[in-house]
Amino acid sequence: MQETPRGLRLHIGLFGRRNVGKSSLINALTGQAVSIVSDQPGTTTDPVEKPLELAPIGPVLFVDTAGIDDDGALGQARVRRTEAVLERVDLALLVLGPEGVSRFETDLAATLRDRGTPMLVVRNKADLAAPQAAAGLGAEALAVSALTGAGIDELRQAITRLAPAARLEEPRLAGDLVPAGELAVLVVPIDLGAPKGRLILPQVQVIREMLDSDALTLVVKERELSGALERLKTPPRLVICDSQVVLKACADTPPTIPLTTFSILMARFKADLDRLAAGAAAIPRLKPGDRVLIGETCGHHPLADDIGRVKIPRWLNQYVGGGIKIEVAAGKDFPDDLSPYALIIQCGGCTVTRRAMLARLDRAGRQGVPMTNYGVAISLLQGVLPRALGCFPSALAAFERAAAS
Ligand SMILES: Nc1nc2c(ncn2[C@@H]2O[C@H](COP(=O)(O)OP(=O)(O)OP(=O)(O)O)[C@@H](O)[C@H]2O)c(=O)[nH]1
Ligand code: SF4
Ligand SMILES: [Mg+2]
Repeated sequence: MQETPRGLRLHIGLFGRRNVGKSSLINALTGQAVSIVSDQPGTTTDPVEKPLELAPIGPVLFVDTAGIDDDGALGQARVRRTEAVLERVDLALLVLGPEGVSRFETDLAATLRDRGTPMLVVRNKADLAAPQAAAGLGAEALAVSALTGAGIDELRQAITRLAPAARLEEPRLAGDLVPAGELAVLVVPIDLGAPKGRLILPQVQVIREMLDSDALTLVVKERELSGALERLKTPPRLVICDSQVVLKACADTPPTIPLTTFSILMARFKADLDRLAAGAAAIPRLKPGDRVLIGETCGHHPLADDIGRVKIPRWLNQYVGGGIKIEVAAGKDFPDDLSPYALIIQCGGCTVTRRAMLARLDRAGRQGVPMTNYGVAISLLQGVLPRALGCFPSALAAFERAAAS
């Protein structure tokens, strides 16, 4: 893996009315022709993403959006796609043209403030006219010209200044669970679903965190787990397994050794494990005919025995006794209206920001729809949830409270 994965980058979105120069600004900031520019309003129709190393911040992802204003010809779909970007970025650049501030900018600024997303106001096209005041938007404003490059360095510096606070703090994936000098055993099945020639992101990330905290890592397949544990003079501090082998890993690991799954670690890292654990309490209440939404944040090609599309639906139907209607929301699209669903089961979200995952969780919460994640759901369906949540007492308590209520 050469590049920093998308989900670990600072996501910076550009928003504003059509033709104010959003795409031109991305090109000026990156020094590359990332996005198509033209004097035709409405040139950008779909969000355009550009990963980049932006010194001294490091890896960022710029997201250019379609301009939104009151032109009736604008498709609702386009507006929705821009709004969806609004909820997943860490930092927003609100771009103004010489026309200055209108209702669109004040509305956008209010939405961003409500979400707690830091923003910068960028008064573009300063070469054409003296930039108008941007008072009332409640954010630092800079005058720039994407055309001449004036002010672009200052904009880069302002982004650099806001970056540390913009990125929502993520708990560590597992580094805090294993002290220096202690051992973590990772159980990684190598089946048809395993990507060729590499490990998946959460596995790589855990190994990296163990190195960062001077801990040790042993990586084995599920068949080798019990033999490996027998050979160790000192038991490991933690066993972390792929959710799909959690039943076997639990059986092969003495109960005195804490055990959890990569997906449960992702629930804590990317979202909120307590809330996702509480959501799993809805599983025993499901009845035939209920609709369950599977949320995936990437658009990977489903495999023959795909976890989200085949295995979880199968285990869920076995558990409930059949008749569960499964729907999948793949990629960045996630329905606004979640009310038809009795439960949402969300993937680890390795490709998106923590803000994006929390936005999904908040939306489900507002609509009173329980939401859990793959790892929590699978551990419950396999009957080992208390074991898999053993190192997270508050999550286990949240599940038990929700189950009792
Ligand atoms: N004079 C001047 N023209 C600019 C500047 N920035 C952009 N433009 C021009 O403004 C027009 C629109 O630029 P775009 O970058 O396509 O604007 P956009 O905001 O991405 O537009 P949509 O994708 O349609 O929403 C183009 O003709 C650009 O060349 C600037 O700083 N000064
Ligand atoms: S389905 Fe979710 S967790 Fe799995 S690879 Fe895609 S984004 Fe990552
Ligand atoms: Mg554009």
